[in-house]
Amino acid sequence: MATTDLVRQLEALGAEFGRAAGASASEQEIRALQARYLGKKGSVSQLMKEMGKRQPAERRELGAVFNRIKESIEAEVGRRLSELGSAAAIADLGRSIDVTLPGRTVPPGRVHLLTQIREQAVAIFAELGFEVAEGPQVDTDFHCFEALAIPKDHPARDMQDTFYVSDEVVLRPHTSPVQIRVMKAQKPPVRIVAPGVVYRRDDDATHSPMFMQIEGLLVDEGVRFSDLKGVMLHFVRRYFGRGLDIRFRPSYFPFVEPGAEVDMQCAFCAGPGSTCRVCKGTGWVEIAGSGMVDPEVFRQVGYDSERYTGFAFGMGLERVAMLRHGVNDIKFFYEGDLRFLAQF
Ligand code: FA5
Repeated sequence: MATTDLVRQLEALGAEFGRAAGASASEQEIRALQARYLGKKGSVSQLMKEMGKRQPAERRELGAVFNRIKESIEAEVGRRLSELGSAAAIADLGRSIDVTLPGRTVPPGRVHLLTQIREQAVAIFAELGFEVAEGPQVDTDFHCFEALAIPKDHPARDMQDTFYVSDEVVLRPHTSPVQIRVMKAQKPPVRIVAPGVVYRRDDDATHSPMFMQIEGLLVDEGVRFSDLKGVMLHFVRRYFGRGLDIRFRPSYFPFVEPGAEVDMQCAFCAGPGSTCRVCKGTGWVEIAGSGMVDPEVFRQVGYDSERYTGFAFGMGLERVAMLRHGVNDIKFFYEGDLRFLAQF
């Protein structure tokens, strides 16, 4: 093909593109059109393949024409796109809104049951003067075990052994490390509760690998076991709103002496001898571990154990929530099923 023919054809394609672009009605159409001309197999690109067969002088001339046509096509694309954009904006402005249409309702969210329970528990302890303290969920072996008189080879580790991040860093298996952090940071008197998430290698209907505890710690001169009993009884009566009783069952936690599990009367049945599945017919359900702070713990944090005494407890929040609301599997709290959550 003669060079002049080639130039004529290129010019014709440029003009043809201009007309087609003017008639295109959307960005998508323009882009498709652009590809039909300038794309790899586009008509302009195909013609340009001819360039390779020419002498250098002709090639320069053709190159300049090619660039001009390409630029004019691209400019046309830009122009048409902005034209379409303004047309859309004007159309949008002209749109009338029917204010009488009913609105789309957004279903109201609600506070998760466990958050409600945590807030209620904190409020009840606040009535007795307890303040809220916090600690990290990923904590050191020292705070979670060593400082609580549970050295590395202690059998009590088996009950609470957890997920290790490294030899010295763990996901806390209980909220008791917050006791250590608080006592190291402040002098007695101390009166705190520490609600939060903890982790263990547990998994069944009443045990979850991640669950919530609320720790309590009261240290002062003359604190006695009867104070612990009074505080736990107050919590149970306020939280369950009726005259349920509690009992202390001797138990072993290395960081308290004496130590006890706190049981509350089963909220579901008439008491011992029943066929209740919640308390397994005993009439009592365990809700917390507790005891008088061991002098060894006071030594670790630099408190004078001759002058001060204290009590501590760690209560499972899912457990009390299960008892109060008749939930028979701990997993319901974590599945995010709205049929369950919307009930509370
Ligand atoms: C402790 O965790 C002690 N730190 C409690 C403590 C604090 C004792 C202060 C003395 C002084 P225990 O392992 O028993 O103790 O757990 C306390 C409560 O957490 C249990 O009574 C139970 O209500 C709850 N709990 C324990 N494991 C799980 C689990 N896997 N899922 C749900 N709740 C649990």
